[in-house]
Amino acid sequence: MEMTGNIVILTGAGCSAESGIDTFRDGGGLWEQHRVEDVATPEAFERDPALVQRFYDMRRAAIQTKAPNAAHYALARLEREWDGGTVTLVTQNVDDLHDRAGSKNLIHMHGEHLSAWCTACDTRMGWTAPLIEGPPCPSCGAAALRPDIVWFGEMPYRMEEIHDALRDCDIFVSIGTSGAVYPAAGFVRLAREMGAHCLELNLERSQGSAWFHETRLGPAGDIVPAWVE
Ligand code: BV8
Repeated sequence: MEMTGNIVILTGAGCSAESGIDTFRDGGGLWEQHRVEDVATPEAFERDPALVQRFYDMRRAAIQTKAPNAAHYALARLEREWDGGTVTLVTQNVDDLHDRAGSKNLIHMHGEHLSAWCTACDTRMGWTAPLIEGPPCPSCGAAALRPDIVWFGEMPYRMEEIHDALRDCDIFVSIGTSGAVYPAAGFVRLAREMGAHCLELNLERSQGSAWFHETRLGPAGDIVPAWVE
């Protein structure tokens, strides 16, 4: 990659697809006949906590059997080797594959499967086990642990840092996202207004493709390492 400047990368479920983690639009975005958008909400958790806990227990267990793919490793290498400026990786993904591939300057804007949040004492902690049995919070003892996931209608994490990075970015790269979910889907417009070069790496054209200067199509495991080179 011959350019120079600060890089902001946004990844979505397509970046983890080749690691065997289903994207949201695979299988029509359904889980046990429920639309994901209907399960990943505070209202669903209020109405049927067991259903929502089961949904996340299943996915939290599944990601622990998966491994990062060549796209994750290429992005971690870019962060280590890039001397043209900063590299900020913003992920919509709630798996830990970027972490395990070695990315450090990483923002999980939609939370993480391997984290639990106690709504009684407002503590977040690493968590790998199921939550369905209502385990007590290790800090306060209350049975008030929920997935540390940003649900629809909830504010994504670290938005201030993300906006700061977008304001200073010279190159914005979107990888493996359908551009269906906001505010993430709007980042390319912000970057473009700031004069950044906007590149999309995706399996197919997305809802945001028109906002990019360039779109390269193909599996992330192939086109991300090729771009990093
Ligand atoms: C908020 C955690 C406000 C959950 C997630 C109407 C219009 C516009 C917006 C809205 C609206 N109604 C409501 C909203 C807001 C809403 C929203 O955008 N809804 C959408 C559905 C319209 N957004 C929110 O609610 C956000 N919060 O707005 O808060 C607020 C303000 C003040 C105070 C309080 C609150 C919160 C959104 C976060 C929701 N949580 N994740 C969980 O994981 O269970 S979002 C979830 O869906 C994922 O994290 C991800 O972000 C998103 C799915 O998107 P993708 O990652 O793009 O995955 P997808 O399957 O869609 O696409 C995969 C892509 O990869 C495809 O393009 C495919 O071609 C490609 N691909 C596949 N294989 C490969 C590949 N590419 C490369 N290689 C491959 N091998």
